[in-house]
Amino acid sequence: MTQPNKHFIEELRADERGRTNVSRRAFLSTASLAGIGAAAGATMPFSSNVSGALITPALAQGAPTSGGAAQPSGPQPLDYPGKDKGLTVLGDRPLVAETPEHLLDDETTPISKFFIRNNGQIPEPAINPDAWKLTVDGEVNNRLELTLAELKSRFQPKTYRMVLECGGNGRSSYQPQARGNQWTNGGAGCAEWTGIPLGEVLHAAGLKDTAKYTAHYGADPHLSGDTTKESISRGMPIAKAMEPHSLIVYAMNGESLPNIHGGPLRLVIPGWPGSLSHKWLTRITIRDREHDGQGMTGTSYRVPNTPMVPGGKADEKDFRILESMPVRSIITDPANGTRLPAGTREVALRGAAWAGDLTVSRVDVSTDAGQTWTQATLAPTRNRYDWNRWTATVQVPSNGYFEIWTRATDSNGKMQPPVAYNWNPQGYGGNAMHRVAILVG
Ligand SMILES: Nc1nc2c(c(=O)[nH]1)N[C@H]1C(S)=C(S)[C@@H](COP(=O)(O)O)O[C@H]1N2
Ligand SMILES: [Mo]
Repeated sequence: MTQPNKHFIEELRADERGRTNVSRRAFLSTASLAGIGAAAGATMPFSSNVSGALITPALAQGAPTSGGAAQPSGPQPLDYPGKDKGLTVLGDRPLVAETPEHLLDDETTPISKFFIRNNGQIPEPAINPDAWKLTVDGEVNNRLELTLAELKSRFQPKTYRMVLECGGNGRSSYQPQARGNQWTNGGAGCAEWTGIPLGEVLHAAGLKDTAKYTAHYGADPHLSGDTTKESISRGMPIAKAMEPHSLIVYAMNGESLPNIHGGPLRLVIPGWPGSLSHKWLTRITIRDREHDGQGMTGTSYRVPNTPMVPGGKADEKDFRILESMPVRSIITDPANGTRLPAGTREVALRGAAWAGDLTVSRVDVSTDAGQTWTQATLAPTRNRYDWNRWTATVQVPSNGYFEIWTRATDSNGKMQPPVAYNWNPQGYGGNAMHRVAILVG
């Protein structure tokens, strides 16, 4: 496609700062939303919570701001060995960084562009990875203690390309702001994972009839340094653990699993929240009931059964554990804020789509805010839980400002909504249509 020459959003932001002399966030959340609330709020006290996702993508998110601006108001670039500087830091303690959609343009996400999500400290890299020990205990007949070397020699490895997605991906489009890292769509990536099916290891351990649920433990110290606390410890029903694609992984894109991604050993549990894909994995305990570790209780990784008023008080008894992630599509080219030469009338688009445990049945794109749609062409997946790369060509009738929207539909016929729906305190399930702004001329 035509080479973009400049991100116009930076200029727009600079103008906006000049006009209002307030930060972007303050401008959007105070001025715009208060205005909407005041106009419509007379009869509906919660109408000030109308979704912020309706704000034009040109202002709601954009290309990282380059240095030199008087006040850094945009996303901050990541500076971490081996990682692309285009990743966006969402938090530095613990370190969390997402991949802007346009950096997810590779068929297979390279390690350098793969998002990072930690809840605790990053452990020191293992000196002798083959000696790394994994214990499997609890409701099993034969407690196992295997080194990585033994794991590799006793079982047959599998390699699959699979999406790993943070449970909170898409959270930033909830209004009012939900608690947690403000992911756009970049808490996801699709890598080739090599490892041993967890089910085979559990089979070797001999599951007792009482085996119901897993509990995962790893070597990353709690942020506080308190050795009695887990950074995170989640688990899943045995049926999910026994799926052939649930892997104990030691290699990523053909390389030894990097320390930052949980090397030497991690779980990859595709389709479900990334928090199940335990990094620096040291122990799996089989339980006779649901796990109650760090990240299993309260409103963590849980969604309400009864839709709640945005910003309202949660009735935790009415919450269920989030399992399969919702359908999502992203435009990976052009990048949000791309400026195309005057006279451009055809724009080639590329993207990706995935749907948790389900498959993607179609992807559609629009350049007129959803008045008309064009169906995209889906590339085949390599295996279950792989993403579908997609392509489409759209027409733009003139020079000027356009928004490109994408929406995917899953194999159950559920389509991404125009706005983040089913607000919940920690913002799970936000899969609003992805939109990018382009300027022709
Ligand atoms: N030990 C451990 N495993 C972990 C986490 C963690 O903080 N500690 N974070 C989880 C979460 S919330 C996600 S989304 C994924 C992110 O994996 P990545 O950093 O390799 O992208 O790891 C999961 N596994
Ligand atoms: Mo996550």
